[in-house]
Amino acid sequence: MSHENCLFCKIAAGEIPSTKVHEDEEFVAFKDIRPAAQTHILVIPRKHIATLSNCTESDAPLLGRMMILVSRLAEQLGCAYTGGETGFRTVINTGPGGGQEVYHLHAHILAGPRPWHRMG
Ligand code: DGP
Repeated sequence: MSHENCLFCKIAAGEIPSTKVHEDEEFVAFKDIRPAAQTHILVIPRKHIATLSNCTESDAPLLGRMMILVSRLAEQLGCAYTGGETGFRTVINTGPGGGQEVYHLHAHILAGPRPWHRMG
């Protein structure tokens, strides 16, 4: 499942240190090393999928669970949308044209006072 020389596979396996905020059988979430906002978390599947463009119909349940996890983590991090001015941003960069740097599927969770730094 893990892909040779993939940075995020190594982070998921604990071979490269990171500040994890969540870990389960299927997903890992950790702090972005170059935060673009006060809260900046990356959510990755343990399964190596290079980009969103590489996802197929069979990945639909995984992608669905990943989005639900994003929402649960936003609650835990205190940035869920609960009305008023609250909420967070979810970003998936795809390919060079989308500013993707690390080729292991990941969702960014960004929240906190704006303006945020530009990503990518
Ligand atoms: P993207 O452009 O969507 O591929 O974003 C990749 C993000 O990964 C970028 O915001 C910085 C972050 N990142 C890169 N290397 C590391 C690392 O070694 N550890 C952590 N925690 N984050 C990393």
